[in-house]
Amino acid sequence: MTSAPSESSRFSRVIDVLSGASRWIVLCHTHPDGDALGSASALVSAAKGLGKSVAWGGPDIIPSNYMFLPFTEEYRPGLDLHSPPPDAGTAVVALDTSTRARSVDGISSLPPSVHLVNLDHHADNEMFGTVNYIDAYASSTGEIVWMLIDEWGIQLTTEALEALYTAIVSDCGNFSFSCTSARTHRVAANLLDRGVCPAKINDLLRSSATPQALHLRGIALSRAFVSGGFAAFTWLRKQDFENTGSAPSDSDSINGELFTLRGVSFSALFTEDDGYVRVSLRSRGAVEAAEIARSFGGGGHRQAAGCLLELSLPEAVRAIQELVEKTYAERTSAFK
Ligand SMILES: [Mn+2]
Repeated sequence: MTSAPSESSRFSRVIDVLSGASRWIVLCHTHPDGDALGSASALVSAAKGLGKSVAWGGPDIIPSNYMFLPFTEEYRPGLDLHSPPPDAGTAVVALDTSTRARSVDGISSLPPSVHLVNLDHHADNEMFGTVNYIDAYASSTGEIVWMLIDEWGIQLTTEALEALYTAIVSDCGNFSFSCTSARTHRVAANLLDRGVCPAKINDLLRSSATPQALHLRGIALSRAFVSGGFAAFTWLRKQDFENTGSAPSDSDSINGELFTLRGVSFSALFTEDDGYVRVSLRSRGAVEAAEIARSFGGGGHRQAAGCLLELSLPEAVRAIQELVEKTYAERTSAFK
């Protein structure tokens, strides 16, 4: 685990830029998750509280279970920074987004007068902002946004604080993943002190599945198999989504469920799309999700990463399976 940045005035540059801008454009990454959406929603609330003009959006739509977050009705899917380009005096804020490829069109060609603030917790962040604040020690971008809000002294509404809590619990698996630190708990305690009710958020997040999502999960779980005694794999065909009437985001929790299998320290979900297979990887042992993803041109966190393979579904499964087993054999024999 890396160490936390120094505690004093960590955010002075970010605060200078954001307070100097009259308009903020807050961006989420492709296939936005609870962390990106919760962080962005809270920042949009902060902007409104400060009297800023604000817009927010991202390449994709918001999954329905996050529609309870503040100002989702203003979120713009497919937001484009080309036409028209942002005016001088605008600050663009990219949240939870490690690469420009995961952001909106036009992110790479902003006018020089426009600041791009890059707030993230991915260790492999490309540092594409004019201001970058990357803290790989943070459990989530939500944890970073809370520290920013706290240092700035902005008072958030209870709904905005709930959005930050949503961001944090989404990325740290309800305080169970290894990214969870004492600081993560302290930030959450601050949110509870200010009125956030964990049971309410848990109900909103965990009890919002549709029958379609449940059926999709059933299909994926019924196919799960364990390879080499430590790696669990499963897959979904494009047709499975069509047959069940489920959305891409309905497959989000499947990977985590593979860890309920005894002895499993690596998991992979293969999702077929047009001409490629999306591979979502999780790990908590000798083989790291990120190293496998990187070998195939992908990236992400150490223990949660992904890549796209231009292969058939069986070929993609075989390619990942071979590398994971080979890496595991090398790693475990090196430990002896
Ligand atoms: Mn995140």
